[in-house]
Amino acid sequence: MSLPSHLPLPNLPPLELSYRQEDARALLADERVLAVIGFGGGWVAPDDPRVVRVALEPLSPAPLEVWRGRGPVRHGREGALRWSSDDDYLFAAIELAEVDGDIEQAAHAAYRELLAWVQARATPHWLRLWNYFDAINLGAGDAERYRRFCAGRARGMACLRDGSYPAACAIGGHGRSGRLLVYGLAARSPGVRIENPRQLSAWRYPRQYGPTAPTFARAMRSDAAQLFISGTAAVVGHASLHDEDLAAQLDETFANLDHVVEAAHGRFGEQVLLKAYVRDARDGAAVAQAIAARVPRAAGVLILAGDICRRELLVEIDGVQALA
Ligand code: 3EB
Repeated sequence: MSLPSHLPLPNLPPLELSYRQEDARALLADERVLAVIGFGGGWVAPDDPRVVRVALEPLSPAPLEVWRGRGPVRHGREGALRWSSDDDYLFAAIELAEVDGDIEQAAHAAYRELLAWVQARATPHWLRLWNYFDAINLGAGDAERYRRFCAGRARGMACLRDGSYPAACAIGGHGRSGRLLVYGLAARSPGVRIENPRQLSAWRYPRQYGPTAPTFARAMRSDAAQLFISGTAAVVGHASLHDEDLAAQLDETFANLDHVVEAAHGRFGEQVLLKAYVRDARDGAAVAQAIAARVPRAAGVLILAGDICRRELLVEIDGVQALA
């Protein structure tokens, strides 16, 4: 049944995000499921546009991440891009092979295609983007792959106004897939960008971090009072703090998470869904313990082996927080 066009659309319903120990095929049979995201190699990914495999190995028994909307969900493919939508939300993913290891060109192509396609839909408002590629810290100085990724991403995002970037994370895998995976969530109503008062906005980072500043917001609040929090690490102002000190980096990261959620008029911790990326897999247990102690009422925690974009950072945490 469609609504009369003179009536305003009802409010955006919250997206249901969860970590589930279930069979991917059974999850995909639900017509409300927008996306099923699996981690590492230990599962069989069904051939469905709604499924993505993130190459990072999980350090705890790996659930699948499931996004569920009001439904019913339609889905399809357009070249390298695949998508699903229930007209409230859009999931879109693109995976491109790097040509001759050129991550800048791959990022440019992926973003140009993804953004152009989503812009033309009824759900054009980006809330969150996820980026995964190999060897993020390979290369010296401005030749580092993360910096070159940032340059290509920024060019591919040129259609967005300066500073109007959604929340994001960019994480390096340890494999040699030769591929860039970008996927994201958009909605029919615009979110509100939230910056962290303890941190300089990433798109204003000074030159020392590379020729092109990273193009992401610290968090994005949706119209359904959900806060999509970007990858958060021990960065204060623009500087990385506590080199080589995992416990101190975790404290700083939690302080940043507290402040960014507070800036959105929420409280960090209650029913939050978290992901932690650890550079050294041997830190996985300590990070899991710290999260359990600091965020006892999390709705789910996933620990993944992944490299953070600055070499001195050992851990990064992101998540989705329900606001009051
Ligand atoms: C930082 O605060 C840590 O390039 O998309 C966090 C979240 C970081 C997203 C990105 C990078 C990105 O700068 C790194």
